[in-house]
Amino acid sequence: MSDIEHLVEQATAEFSGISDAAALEQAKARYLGKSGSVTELLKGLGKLDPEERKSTGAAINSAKDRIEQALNARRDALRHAALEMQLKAEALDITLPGRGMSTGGLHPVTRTLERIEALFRSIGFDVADGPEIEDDFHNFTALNTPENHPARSMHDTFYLENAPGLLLRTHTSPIQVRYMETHKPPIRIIAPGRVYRVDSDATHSPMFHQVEGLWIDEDVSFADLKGVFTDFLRNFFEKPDLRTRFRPSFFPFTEPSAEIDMSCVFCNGNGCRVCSHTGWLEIAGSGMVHPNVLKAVGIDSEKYIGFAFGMGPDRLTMLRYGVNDLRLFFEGDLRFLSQFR
Ligand code: 2NM
Repeated sequence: MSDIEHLVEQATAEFSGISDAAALEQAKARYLGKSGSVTELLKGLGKLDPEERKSTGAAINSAKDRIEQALNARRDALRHAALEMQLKAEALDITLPGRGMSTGGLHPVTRTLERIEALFRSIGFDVADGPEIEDDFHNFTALNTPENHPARSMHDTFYLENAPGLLLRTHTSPIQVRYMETHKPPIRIIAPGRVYRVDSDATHSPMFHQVEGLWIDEDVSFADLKGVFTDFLRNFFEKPDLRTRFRPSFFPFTEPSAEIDMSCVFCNGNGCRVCSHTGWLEIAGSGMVHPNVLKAVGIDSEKYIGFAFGMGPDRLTMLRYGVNDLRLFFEGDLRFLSQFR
């Protein structure tokens, strides 16, 4: 075999043995580079006589072409192999089943709040809201609460550091104070929302919910309070025979004031463990709005009168769904919450 043909075989064999792109380019230089074997052969053509130069030149050029072909073939093979490897490494098994999407749901207390709101809207009440960070005036002073009242102490109320006079509202009454400041009677609203008190045990959470109600007009009576609230409870618990009783009590912002009890929804008033065998459950506080509250918000207390009440939707939710631990509502445990979907 001629030297030229041998060179082609040698190059082809060498390229086939290389599996690294950079090494392949170095091998190329040894054959086709400035001082590569093929280039050297071409340089030698000058010494040959014209006849021989023509045939040898053609042979060298043919060899050069075939070496280049072998080189390109090897380049393609390496590129293909690299791509194959990458595809294999990044392979996705598109036949795996999806993880699925579970449906969310409303928090049980949210469901109770929406239910309460719907029931009061149906008898002409509007739903008001306001800030959770309140000032001393709207949370206490306007509500006829004396400067020395224990509820104002740091043992009961969360005060903001570095913000004198600001606190986390302890009830939703400040919503009603703000509403009365900006609206003229007749006023018919409920005020739902989060409230905060320094209190934490099995039956008290430092954050809990309240819904307060307020009806102010020229001739709203305690009888209206009894009718509206009893009717609300019967609709909320879907018990037309539910009974209520109003016991004398005290709040700074109402006079007279009353605790509202309802016949136990578990035993229908016959006595059971839930109602401590009394047949009654405490469900709300209420009363006729104190004239001092009306004066504080600029409403003529000689012309207008009304009732207010406050209840805990967290407790209402526990009674409606039979939940015995308040803390379950605020722990965010999906094993509990998903039961209400
Ligand atoms: C209660 C009990 C009794 C009440 C009073 C007022 C306002 F703003 F009109 F003065 N709002 N809510 C009230 C009355 C709240 O919660 C146990």
